[in-house]
Amino acid sequence: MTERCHGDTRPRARTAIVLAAAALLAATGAAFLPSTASAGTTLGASAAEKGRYFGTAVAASRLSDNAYTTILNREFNMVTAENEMKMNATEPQQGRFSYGAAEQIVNHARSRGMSVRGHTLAWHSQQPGWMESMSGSALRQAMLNHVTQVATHFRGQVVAWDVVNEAFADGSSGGRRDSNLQRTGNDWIEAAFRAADAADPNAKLCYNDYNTDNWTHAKTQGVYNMVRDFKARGVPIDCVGFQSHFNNNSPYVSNYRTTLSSFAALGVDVQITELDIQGAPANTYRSVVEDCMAVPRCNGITVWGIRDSDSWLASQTPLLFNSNGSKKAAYDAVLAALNNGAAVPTTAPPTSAPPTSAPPTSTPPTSAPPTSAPPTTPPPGGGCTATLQDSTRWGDRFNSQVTVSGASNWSVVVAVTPPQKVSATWNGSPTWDSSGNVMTMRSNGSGNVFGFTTMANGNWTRPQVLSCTAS
Ligand code: G2I
Repeated sequence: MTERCHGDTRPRARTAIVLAAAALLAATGAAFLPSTASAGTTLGASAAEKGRYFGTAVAASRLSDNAYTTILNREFNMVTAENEMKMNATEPQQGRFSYGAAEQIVNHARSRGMSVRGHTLAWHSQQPGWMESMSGSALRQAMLNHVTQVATHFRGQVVAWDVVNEAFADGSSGGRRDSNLQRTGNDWIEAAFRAADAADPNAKLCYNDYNTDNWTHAKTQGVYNMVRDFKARGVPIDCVGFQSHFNNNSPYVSNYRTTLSSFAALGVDVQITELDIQGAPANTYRSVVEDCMAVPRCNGITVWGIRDSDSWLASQTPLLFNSNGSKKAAYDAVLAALNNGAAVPTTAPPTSAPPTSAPPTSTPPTSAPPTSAPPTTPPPGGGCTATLQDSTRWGDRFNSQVTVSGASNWSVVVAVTPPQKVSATWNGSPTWDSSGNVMTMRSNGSGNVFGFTTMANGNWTRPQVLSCTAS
């Protein structure tokens, strides 16, 4: 069998692109992961320190709610549009595309150093009325055109697409769900992936579904077999999203880690894409995060909303923040699990499958010891000093940490060298100049150490601190 390693044949794996902190390009499958306890104080920061991301679903209509955006901007470094990129939102009339609400979310995220996951290009649900009534080759053509148009529109702005959502049936069949799209022919999914690949060769292309968490379920096995077949035949798939809506009817199960690692062993990244848990039990949230952290290719977790009041299942209070915006016990459990978890490996992927068990804790990190740059000189009249230190480095990107002294309300200007791009930040509020190369980071109450991830794009020059100003 000629196993076509997708990553070796497509430009997306070679081109360093602006990715989530989490590094959707994360190297995978090293024999051991470094265990490096860290002390991040926000979900995004803690995940980014481990080479992963922590995201949330965002509704455009809530971006005018200050309490909402305060938490969003502080805690998360990946965003999924909850409804605004769905087919009915982006192509309400055939051939007439509408991107306003989606762009609001994309702009909010990207201007603050967060990445965007696109959800979703093709789905049996939330189709515009004109598409619902179509069938056969006209529908197939309309679907492919939709995928092409939307993926092209957001090219370079979306790090990963849920190309196809929820195409498998519930129950014991393990087969495809019946839908108008399925009736256009069993190859509709791979056709959608190929169209997305052509439109945006640098985005990661994912299959996303629910009730695929339990390794023994027929639906999980059905999706697994499809992904294995796609990899074997060179269909361009990079990742599998596990929605992970856990509730009493579909509870978290301890073989979840086996599910994640088994899919990863097929040569795809895995992500938890819509996490919420009925009642938000801290222990279950902790287990979910620990399972992800134990799998090298599990490079990101997204919760499906910020506060309980933002949830599609508000009455189940399934999220990490209560309706008044305070952190719940589950939040603390998640943060601790991120801080105690392993970083994604910094080594190149081996050809063998990654381990399914947790790594030993004694392996040292593979990154070079941090070195630091000379601190900035305080300006006359009293300012502050900012010292930049290198931290973890991966094949495509690196983290830097800046320690500020002399002020608690500070503003530090940092420049990266093009074509470098900052893909994530933590413990500060960033703004950018028009070139996107100069970042002004302001204190946001998270202390005096902030960090950021730089996509090297081939250039490994250390970012420079240009100034530190006390305000
Ligand atoms: O159903 C939960 C999720 C399952 N996986 C795919 C996700 O895309 C899905 O998200 C939910 C949104 O959270 C809901 O907000 O998808 C639903 C259906 O698209 C969304 O509900 C819709 C309602 O059906 C509409 O009536 C409403 O206008 O939300 C819209 C905006 O509030």
